[in-house]
This record gives sequence, C-alpha cells and structure tokens, in this order.
Amino acid sequence: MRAEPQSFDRVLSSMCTEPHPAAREAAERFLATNPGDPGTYPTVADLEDDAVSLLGEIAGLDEPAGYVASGGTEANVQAVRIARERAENGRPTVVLPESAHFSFQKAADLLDVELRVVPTTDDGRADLEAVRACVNEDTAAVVGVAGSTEYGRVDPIPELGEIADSVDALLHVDAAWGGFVLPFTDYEWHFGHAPVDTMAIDPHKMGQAAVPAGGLLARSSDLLDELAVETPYLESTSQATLTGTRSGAGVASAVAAIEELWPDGYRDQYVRSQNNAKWLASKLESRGYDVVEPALPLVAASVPTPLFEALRDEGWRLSRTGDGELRVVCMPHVTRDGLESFVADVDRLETR
Ligand code: 0PR
Repeated sequence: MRAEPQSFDRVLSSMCTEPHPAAREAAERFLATNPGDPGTYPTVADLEDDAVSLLGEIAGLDEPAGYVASGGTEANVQAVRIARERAENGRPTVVLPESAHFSFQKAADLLDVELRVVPTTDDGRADLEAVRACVNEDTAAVVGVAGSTEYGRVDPIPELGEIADSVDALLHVDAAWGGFVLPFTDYEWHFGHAPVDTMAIDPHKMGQAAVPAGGLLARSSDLLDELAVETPYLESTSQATLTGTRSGAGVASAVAAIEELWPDGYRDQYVRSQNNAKWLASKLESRGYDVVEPALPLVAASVPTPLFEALRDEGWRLSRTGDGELRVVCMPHVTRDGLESFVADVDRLETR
C-alpha cells in the first residue's frame, strides 16, 4: 500500500494538520460508526451533540443548532441551501466578496442561486460600499469570510450583518479555517458580535481533528429545519445533513480535540503560529520580497517562479494565491525550526 510521507515537516501548503493524539485515538475507536443513523449508533450521535455545543461555545452561540459536516464545502453549500429555502422569490442571489472560497461556486451550481461577487478593498476585506450597492429584495444571504483561504483576511462581520438585516437576508460567516484561531484575536467575527445566522467552522483545519470533520452552526433549529428531509425507515424521522452515511471518526475526533485543547491549547497554538507567520514575513521582507502582512497565521509573498519551482523540487509542499504569490499556512505542524530550514533553502536557491 502506498502512503503519503509520514512527516509534515515540509508541508507549508495545507490547511489540514496532524491530528492531536487524542483526536487520532478517538477517530480509530469510532471508525465503523455512522452518526447519520442515531437509532443504531446512539453514542456517536450524543458525541455529535457535544461537538455542536463545543463549537457553539467557540463561536459565541448559546444553544447552537448544527452538525459535523464533511468539511467547509458542505457547510457552505448547506448554508446557501438554508438561505435559498427561506427566500420567497424564484432565483435568489447570494452576495459575497471575491475572497470567498470556491465552494460557493459549487453551491450556486447545485442550488441554482446566483452569486453576486463584490470586490475587496486594498486590505483584502469585503468592500462594504460594494456590498451595500449589491443587495436588494432578491438577496437571500450575505457571506462574510473570517479567515480567507488565500490571505487569512477577516471581513467586517458586524457591518455585513447590518447590511444583510436591511434586506432581510441571512448572514453566513465562513470561519472554516479561522474559527479556531479567531477567539484569541480582537476581530469581531462570531455570533456574539453580529447577527450571524449560519457559520462554517472546521475542526479538521486549525481544530486539529482528523479529516473529515467540518462544522455547520445555525443560530436556531428552525434554520436547520430548512434542510430536513423525511427518513421513513430510520428510527429518526428526519435528516438535515447533506450526506447520509457520515464519519463517526470525524465526529469523535472533533470532540476529543476540542475537549483537549479548548481554550488553552488552541490559544498557545495560535500564539506560536502567529509568531511564526510574523517571523517568516519579516525574513522574506528583509530579502526584498513583497509580503502581505499576516493578519492570521498565513503568509503570502511574491517570489519569482524559478525560486518557487526550485523550492518545490527540494520537497517543500507549497501553494500559490490566484495572483501567483507564494502562500505559507502556519498550521500547528509548521515549526520555527522548519521555517528556518525553509528560509535557508530560499537563500541557497535564490537565483536573482
Ligand atoms: N472555506 C474556507 C475559508 C476554506 O479555506 C476552505 C478550504 C473551505 C471553506 C472548504 O473546506 P473543505 O476543503 O474542508 O471542504 N480551504 C483549503 C483550500 O481549498 C482547503 C485545503 C485543505 C487545501 C488541505 C489544501 C489542503 O492540503 O485551499
């Protein structure tokens, strides 16, 4: 059987990370369970309730509704579906910044909603004037990103909430990646800060759970009910999830990771990752590269393509932004030692 290398040492491109040992152990114990069938697998179904309330605690929401999804894509698709079901017109629109993840394109294709993509300002955050100009009575949802995929930027969520409210649209926040670091920052991003209706927040990214463990949260159960279909031959009578059979391993590992790490372990990790991102940004800047200041633990820098390729040939797993910048995600497995050897390779392979 082939395998990916065991070591994450040179992986700088991923938004997933090595699961916490407790998460790995819990995943193994629940490998053959299906939270989609709570009548048959009641223990993992109870664990999913625990996962949702823990996610609610992190995201500032008392008595949250939601479930553990396969990832941010499913959470975003389902959030758009909730908004569409709630809308009373024929083909509703969803207003979102250009920084939003491509999963919203999938949602639009599947759900026959129209995306209205608005630009970001120079700081990479949604342009509020453009959002205001774009919403109207057809708007079913406004999307804010709390930790964007390419630059780690956080949109002005409270202001987006006001705009959504003004046209009676839902506010969905995509904190799939940012949700486990934002509690330790000054950003206003969660249910307690704004009239957020739904949120994507993924344990399998910064939460250090095993894949697949995404999170969909909804302010109230009636929003989740928009997704419910009847399940005639199961003990439970309805199902709000997109997939039927689901990963009990993901659910159990999410609970194990959060119980182990929330809040102190995640705080320590945020501080380490953010310091690493700032360190890397300053090292690249001092070498003359244009660097996008890391708002969250994610560094983007313009490096020449030959250097990028040479680093990849050296075994570094790297990715690029849409504009071609090198992108380094300072996940928990990315250490200062690792970044020091990365910078040493930058110096060695630099061809300018
Ligand atoms: N929302 C945001 C803000 C994201 O960054 C991502 C994924 C999603 C939603 C979708 O989440 P799922 O991929 O869990 O459905 N962002 C990364 C990306 O698409 C995911 C990723 C993960 C990429 C691991 C590489 C990798 O090795 O680039």
